[in-house]
Amino acid sequence: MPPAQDGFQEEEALGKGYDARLMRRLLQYLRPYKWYVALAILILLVASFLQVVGPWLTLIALDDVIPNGNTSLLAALAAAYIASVVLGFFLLYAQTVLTTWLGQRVMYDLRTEIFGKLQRLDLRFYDKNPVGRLMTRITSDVETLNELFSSGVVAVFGDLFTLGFILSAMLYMDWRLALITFSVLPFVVLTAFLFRMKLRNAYRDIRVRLARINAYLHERITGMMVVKLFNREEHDARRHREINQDYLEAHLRSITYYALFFPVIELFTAIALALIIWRGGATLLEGTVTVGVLAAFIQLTQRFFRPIQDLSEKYNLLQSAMASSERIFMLIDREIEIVDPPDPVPLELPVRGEIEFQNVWFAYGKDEEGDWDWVLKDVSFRAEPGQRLAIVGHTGAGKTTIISLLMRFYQPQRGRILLDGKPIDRLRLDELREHIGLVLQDVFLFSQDVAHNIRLGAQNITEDQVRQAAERIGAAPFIERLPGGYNQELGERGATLSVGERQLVSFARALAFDPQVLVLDEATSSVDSEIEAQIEKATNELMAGRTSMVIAHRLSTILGADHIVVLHQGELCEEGTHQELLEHGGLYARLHELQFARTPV
Ligand code: DGT
Ligand code: MG
Repeated sequence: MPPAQDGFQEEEALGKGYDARLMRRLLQYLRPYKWYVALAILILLVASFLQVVGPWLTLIALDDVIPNGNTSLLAALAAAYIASVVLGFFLLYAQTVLTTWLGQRVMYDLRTEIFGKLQRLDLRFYDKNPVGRLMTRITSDVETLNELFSSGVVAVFGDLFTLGFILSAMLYMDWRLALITFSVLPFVVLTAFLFRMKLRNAYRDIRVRLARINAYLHERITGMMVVKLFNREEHDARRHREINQDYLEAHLRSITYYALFFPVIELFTAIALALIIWRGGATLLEGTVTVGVLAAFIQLTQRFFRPIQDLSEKYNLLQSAMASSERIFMLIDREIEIVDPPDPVPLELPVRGEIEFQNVWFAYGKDEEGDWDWVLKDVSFRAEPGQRLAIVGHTGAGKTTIISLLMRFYQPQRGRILLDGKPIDRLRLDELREHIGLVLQDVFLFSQDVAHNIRLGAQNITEDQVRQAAERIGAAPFIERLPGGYNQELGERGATLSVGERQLVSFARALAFDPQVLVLDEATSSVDSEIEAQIEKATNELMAGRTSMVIAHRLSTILGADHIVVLHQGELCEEGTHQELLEHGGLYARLHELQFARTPV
């Protein structure tokens, strides 16, 4: 797959023009609300028609009613004029509410769809797409579509209707005067075209620069401690000023175009009016045009250019919406590699917890020559039901990768992985993951309360079970010391707890879910000896009575293992019990010597 497709690439597509295929797909989102759309269009039709009612009433008043001296009818006409304006006001109100409502509904649906997709996407996708960029893209692209739906799609009809009505009224009243008005049209169209082009480039610059600022901000905020530690504030501030300045300039440029465009259109309107008064006045004197027609024309001309101006603005909106929707659809359409099999085999309950890796080869990606960059090479091992299996090896050996494959976060290129004798890619994903509990090296806690972090919203885990799990793990004492106890809100990522405490919470979480197979990626960070002892006890508690697979960094865990496999650069090089491996005198013996032998136990 080429990298441009792999990454959620954004900026290239921005210059895109109108694309009927994308538009059709976008309009699909309006389908559930089609009656509301129809109503909005109907309202616009009436509102557009009202645009010519006023001039028409003027015409009748001046040409028919006043010459005949019919004062009562004149009053009725005046009342009708006011009524048309008032009705226009209510229609505008109704239309604004309706279209904004529509826009918001569509956004709601889109956000739901995108989040659903994000949850199903392979983890591989997230390896390649930085969070900051993903966030900006999703929020700003959705926002662009919001504008399209709430002020674009439907309103375009309004502008077109208005133009149509005014054009027909003009031609009907007097085609020669109509032609005079149209004579400035080429200039207006040209201006609108130039405006659109300039603005498009300015918008592209704005978006590219905004993405850059956001990416920069995201990184600097996350890495604030490093920035401070190495006194990079001055340097980073300078860099920020630069990109901030770029962003400012792009905005200022777009403002210039706007500031010019509207007055220029006004100018053309004035020229058209002057022409009408000049030529129309002359024909009036010749007697070929009535006062009423001239007065109506002056009003119509004033209303004629506004929809053109609106349309050219909306064209820009349409263009950025095209680019945004393309990126959103790209995300929605992304193929997901790891899905439920079409004909899943059920696990036999209760799950025994037998795990087997058969000649598994796995690579995260390819190297420059296009060959797989193997992280695991022909790995085979087996954990019997109830056994404690330890995996040891240097950093980068591929230990965590083994776990990721077992959980089916990734798909191995070759070989099979079996749970209770069933290939895991034949099982339903939720069934597989339900029976395997995983405690990660880096604990992830959510910014919610402690109890929620243990239960993660699972309905079948009661308040009592949460407490029991915490007690058995030995997390209860410190949780109860928290001001809010189990209801204590944790900071973002559990920042208010220490590393050891966070680990205990994640242990309690795994225990509460009570899986048949437990997978533990032991943290490498050291904690004080008191917490260390607690974690050792908690580890034993967790592993009791189930098959467990532990990536062991702690000697006590290794010593407690029934079977140890040693991984070296993606290959399984030794296996056996602690005693056997020591006697063998290979890599394990060396690792043991390096890591543990000299540290007092
Ligand atoms: P540790 O946790 O430091 O003891 O190391 P292990 O044994 O858990 O290593 P592991 O499985 O995280 O990484 C094995 C190799 O795979 C290492 O060279 C880094 C690479 N690797 C790990 N995760 C990813 C990933 O998401 N994408 C890519 N492209 N490579 C990865
Ligand atoms: Mg690891």
